Amino acid sequence: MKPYYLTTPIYYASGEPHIGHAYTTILTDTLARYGRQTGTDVTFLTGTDEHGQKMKEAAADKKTSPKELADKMAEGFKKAWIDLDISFDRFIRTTDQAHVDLVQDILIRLWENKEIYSDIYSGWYCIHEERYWTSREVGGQQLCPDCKRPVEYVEETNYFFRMGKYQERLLSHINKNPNWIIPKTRRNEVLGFLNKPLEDLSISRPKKRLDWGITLPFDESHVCYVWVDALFSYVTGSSFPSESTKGPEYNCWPADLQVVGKDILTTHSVYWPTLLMASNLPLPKKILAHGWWLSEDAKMSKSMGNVIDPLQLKEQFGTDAVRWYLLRDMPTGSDATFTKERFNTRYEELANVLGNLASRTISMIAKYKLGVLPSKTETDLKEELKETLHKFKQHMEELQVHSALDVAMDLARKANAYIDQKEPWALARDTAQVQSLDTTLATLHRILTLLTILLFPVMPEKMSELARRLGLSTVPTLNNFDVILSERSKVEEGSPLFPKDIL
Ligand code: ME8
Repeated sequence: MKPYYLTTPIYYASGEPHIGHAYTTILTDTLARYGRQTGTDVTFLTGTDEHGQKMKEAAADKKTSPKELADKMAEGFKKAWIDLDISFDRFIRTTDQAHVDLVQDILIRLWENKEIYSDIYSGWYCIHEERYWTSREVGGQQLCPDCKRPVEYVEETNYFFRMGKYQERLLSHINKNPNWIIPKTRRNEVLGFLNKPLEDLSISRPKKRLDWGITLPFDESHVCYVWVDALFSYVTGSSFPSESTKGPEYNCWPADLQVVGKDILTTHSVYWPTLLMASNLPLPKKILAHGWWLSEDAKMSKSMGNVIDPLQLKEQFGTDAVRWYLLRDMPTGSDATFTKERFNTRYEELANVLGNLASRTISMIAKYKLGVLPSKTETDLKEELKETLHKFKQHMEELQVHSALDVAMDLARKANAYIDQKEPWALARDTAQVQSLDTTLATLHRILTLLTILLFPVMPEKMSELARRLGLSTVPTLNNFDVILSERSKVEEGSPLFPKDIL
C-alpha cells in the first residue's frame, strides 16, 4: 500500500523562514502526526525552491552565488523545522541532481509529445512574483497586481505549455470532485478563474536574462520557468533514492494532500494539474489552501517588512506554545491577525484549562492514592469521551484543525467542572466513598490520557511530558489507548506544564 503522502510548498530560499511558512509547516506536521497516530503510514515532504530571478538577485545582494546562498538557506529552513518539531520525512531542494534530472525528463517528454511549442512573448514581467502579466493586469501604473512592485516590459522567444487545451478537463475534474480544493470559498475562486479562457503558459526564460535555473533539454539557451521546476519537486520528493530505508522502488505520488497558502492556489490548482495531465501523471487527491497571517490587516511577508520570526517566539515561549497558538487561533482556511494579546489569551487557555486539569488530577492521585490508581476502575463521562473522539476525528478528517482543538479543550473544561462537582477532597475524607473517589480519579486520568493523544499532533513535547507524568510509558495512539492505560505506573507531580510567568 502506498503511504499517505502530504506536502508543504517548497519555500523560496531567498529569505528566512517566517511565521507564515511556520504555520503551513506546523499545520501539515499536525496532520502528518495525526495520521501516524491513527495507524496510517505517512510520508511528509517539505523543502526549498532555489532557482529563479529572485534567488539570483538575493545572492547578488549578499555578494554570494545563488548556489551558496541556497545551501545556507536550505540548512536554515531545515534547522527551523527541526527546532519547531516538524516530523518531515524528506527535504527536497530544487538544486538536487535527482530533481534536475526529473524536470529535464518531463520536459523532454512534453516537448516530444508536442505539449510545448516556441513563440515570441511580449508583455510584462514581475521579477518578485516570477510571473508574466498582461497590459490590462498591470494597468496604467505598470505595477504587479500581486505585490504592487513595478513590472518590466519584455519581448523574447519563449517556450509555451499548451495549458489552454486542458481547461475543459480541469473544469470537469473540479466539478466532479467537490472536495478536491478546500475550503469551498477557494474552490469557487478557482472556478471563477476558469470561467475565462485559459491561456497557454510560458515555461522558459532566455538565459541571457536569467541563467539560474534548469536548462531546457531541447534548447540550451533557455532555463525552465521556476514555477514549473518547483511544482515537479513534489514528484521528485515522492520517490525515495535507493539509500533510503524504504528501498529503490518506493514512490508515493500522487500526493494525498497538498497544503498551500491561498497566494499560490492558482499555480497549484491550475498550472500544476494541467502539467500533470500533459505528463500522464495522476493528480494530487486534495489541495488545502489556507489563509494568511496578517499583521495589522496586511499580509505578513518579508517584502512588507512585518514578519515575525517563529524561532524568536520559540526561544521565548517554547515550541509547543507557538504551535498551539498558530493552529488554535487561525480557523483553517481563513485569515487571522497575529497579536501578542491573542498569543497570551491562547496560552492562558492552555495553562488555566489543560495545565490546571493536569496538576489537580495528578496531585490528587499522588495525595489520595499514593500515586497509583487501582487498575480496572470504573469510569464516568463515557458518553462525553466517545462524543469528543467522534467529533475530533470528524474535524480532523475535514482538515478543520482549529475545530478539533476546540472539541479537545471542551472536554478538558468538562473535566474541570466534573472535579468541582465531585469534590474528590470531600470523597477522600469519607471511607465509605473509596469506590467513588477511585472512579472520579480514574475518569480524570482517562480523560487526560485521551487529551495527550488528541493534542500530541499539535504539542508533541508537552503531551509526551504529560503522558510521562500520568505514569504512561508513552503517548498512546488511538489504537493502543486501553493497552497503554492498563500498564500505567505511578503518576509524577512536577512544576506547571504551562507556566504563566513566561508571558
Ligand atoms: O510561494 N500567512 O514560496 P514562499 C500564512 N516557492 N502563510 C504564509 C504567509 C502568511 N502571511 N506567508 C507565506 C513560494 N506563507 C514558492 C512555492 S511550491 C511548488 C513553490 C506560506 O516562500 C504559505 O504556505 O513565498 C504560502 O503559500 C507559502 O508560505 C509561500 O512561500
